[in-house]
Amino acid sequence: MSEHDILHSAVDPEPIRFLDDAGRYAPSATAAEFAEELAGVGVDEFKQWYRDMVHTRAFDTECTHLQRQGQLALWVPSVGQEGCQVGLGRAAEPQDHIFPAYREHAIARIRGVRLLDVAKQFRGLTHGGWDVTDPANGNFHLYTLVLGAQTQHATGYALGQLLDAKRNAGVTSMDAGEAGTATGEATMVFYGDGTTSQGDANEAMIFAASYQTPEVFVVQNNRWAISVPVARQSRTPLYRRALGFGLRAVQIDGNDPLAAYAVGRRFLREAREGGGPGYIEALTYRIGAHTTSDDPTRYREHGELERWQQRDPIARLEAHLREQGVEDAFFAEVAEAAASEAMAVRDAILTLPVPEADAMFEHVYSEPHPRIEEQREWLDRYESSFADEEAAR
Ligand SMILES: Cc1ncc(C[n+]2csc(CCOP(=O)(O)OP(=O)(O)O)c2C)c(N)n1
Ligand SMILES: [Mg+2]
Repeated sequence: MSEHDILHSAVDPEPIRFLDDAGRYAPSATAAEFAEELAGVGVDEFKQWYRDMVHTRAFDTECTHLQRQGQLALWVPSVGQEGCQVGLGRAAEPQDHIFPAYREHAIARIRGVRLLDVAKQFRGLTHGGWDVTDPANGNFHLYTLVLGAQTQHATGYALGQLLDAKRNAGVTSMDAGEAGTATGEATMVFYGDGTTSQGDANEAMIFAASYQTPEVFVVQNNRWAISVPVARQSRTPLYRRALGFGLRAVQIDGNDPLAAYAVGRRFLREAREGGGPGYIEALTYRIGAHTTSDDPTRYREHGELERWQQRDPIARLEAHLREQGVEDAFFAEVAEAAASEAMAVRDAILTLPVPEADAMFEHVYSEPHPRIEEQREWLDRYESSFADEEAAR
């Protein structure tokens, strides 16, 4: 039985898409009900989304180079996944909160997080990377490497949004199953196909469904959890699991930014208006390695990669723009601007000061803690042991 046979039965509708693999406007039957979300979106917006994708990819490629040259400890590429990220990132309103996993670089950039701050974390210069409370960072929360932990953070945050709205409306109860409280803001959380197997992610959906949180779950199904294919993690399409939790859930072509935008826009708006949580499974592909520590040639076939490279989200949107009369000069200008932004990150990161080793103990607890003090003293002793050695020479 092939992976496709395991994952898809005859009852599954076609994933929602507006662009075909070659970038021609050819909506699927399933896209019809979301088409109105694109009514106000024209060539200027598509150009912006194209720019978002190309800039992110240039940055991403530069970070891989930096890692290979020993300047970053690790890098997590997002190549191939820019389509759904940009569509969903652009679908969110400024007041919405976004909880990422660790490869949502395009969304970080759209929300205003400096790319240098994203790269800085992978150079080991900071635990977090950016100040979430600073409005300049667009309510984009910290990268979370503990798989699924962000689903709990997101559902907790969305519960808070709901509770605030209820309190403002004079409602004091927080009964499960009560829908219909407009919050005016929503939460969107991102995770991967492998992470759907984590208890955290499943518990988050139960709470979201029970309390009708203003939340959108986004699973970027990039077909792999490091070396484990999605077919081993689930014998049913992932969005169908979400239906079982009582969430409205759909499957989209994750390499089509138009589909991601339209569905994201609808689900986020409904969440803000009191319609409860939604779930989007974005079918995409991890073109690169899992991280720079991984070698995918050991576990996946080249033909699979090639098939997905032909559905590259950047090439598809470029074709769509060309169909609308956008000319070479635009694409050349974007390529140049993207390269120069990536180069600026490279130049800046090499000059960033290394923090004092002691700084790693800050913010572990809000108050002094004996275990932390013990570790701090150990580090002091360890570091001064080198000073003694120096003096003895
Ligand atoms: C709780 C936990 N278990 C295991 C890991 C090790 N790990 C890091 S990434 C990963 C695979 C995640 O796959 P997926 O959810 O599909 O996301 P992707 O990396 O493909 O975007 C694993 C097992 C981890 N970081 N956290
Ligand atoms: Mg994955």
